[in-house]
Amino acid sequence: MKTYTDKALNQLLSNFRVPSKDYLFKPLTDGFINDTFLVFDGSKPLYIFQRVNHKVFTNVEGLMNNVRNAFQHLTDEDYREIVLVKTQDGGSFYKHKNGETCYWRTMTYINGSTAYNTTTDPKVAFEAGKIIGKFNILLQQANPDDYIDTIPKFHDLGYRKAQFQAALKSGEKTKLDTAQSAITFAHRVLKELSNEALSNLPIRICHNDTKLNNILFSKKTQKALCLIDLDTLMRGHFHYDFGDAVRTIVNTAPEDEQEHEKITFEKKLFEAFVDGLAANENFLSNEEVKAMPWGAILMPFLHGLRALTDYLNGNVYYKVAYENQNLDRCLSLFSFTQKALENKAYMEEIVQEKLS
Ligand code: GN1
Ligand code: MG
Repeated sequence: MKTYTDKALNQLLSNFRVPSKDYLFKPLTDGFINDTFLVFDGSKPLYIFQRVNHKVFTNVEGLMNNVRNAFQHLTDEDYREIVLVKTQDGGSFYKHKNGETCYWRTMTYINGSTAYNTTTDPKVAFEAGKIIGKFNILLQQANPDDYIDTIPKFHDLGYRKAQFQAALKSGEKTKLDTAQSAITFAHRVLKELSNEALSNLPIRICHNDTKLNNILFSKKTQKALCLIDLDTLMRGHFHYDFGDAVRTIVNTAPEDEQEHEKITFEKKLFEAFVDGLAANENFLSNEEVKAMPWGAILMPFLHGLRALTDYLNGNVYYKVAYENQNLDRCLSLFSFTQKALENKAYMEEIVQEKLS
């Protein structure tokens, strides 16, 4: 993440309709793409201030239109609203030209909220399921034609496979050697997954990055409040949101856990998560329910494959804290993919029982 002084950040923030003051800024370093700050007035957190990575999201204007459109629907007695703070001239983002053009946005911060990277608590898993269901229900009002694809083919396995194959061709020999077991696993699963045929899946406006730490919870009541990080909100299928949640909720270890014996598929958490989805009105078609176990295999695999590709390409996409972090992330995601494959029949039974 780039470093900024509080003075520079205050200057940038003054382009938004916030009371003019000397704010304090705390960087939030969990994301791999954008630069994010929590804005404080004294000790009170008030806003999220963020530089959108326009190398990853090349159409920031279209992205912000998506977010603005979606926020209109994302408010309900069971869903906490987040508000975009307007720029001085009424826009939803500020374009800063100083050498390189940067894009900034400001959102209200929900006081008393927290997020978890991992959990072992079925109540958290249940709440996560409930809010992801609510999110998808609220966005049934959205017209997909009003939304752009912020990253085209984001969860397209064929596209990710082609990127992986290109990285294999151009990758350095030492990296190819170090990643040998991951590469072998990728080839095997790609072959296995290419036999899956899904049909009649409705297009929805989905979140597309529903990992556990993109859900805000109330510190006081432990209830899930809302989803954050809507950059990848675009057309998609429900099993994407399902699979991304499963990979981060049902596994109690972090995404780049290096001790693979700690990577688990916790049935209790899986069931609690599905119960949370089912606590909403029925919103899924039979085809969507059928596709869910496949989503729980596809998503960890896709993320692992993307991390592996980035490792072979020399860490050009994700921010990394150390040289082999992408490979560690890949190996751990592949390890969970293997667990999900082993639990496919079990998942099919549970989703049928609870959701159809
Ligand atoms: C990236 O930066 P962050 O954490 O929001 C990635 C997601 C992955 C995630 C890995 C646009 O998201 O797809 O789930 O890293 N986002 C993009 O946890 O590539
Ligand atoms: Mg994200």
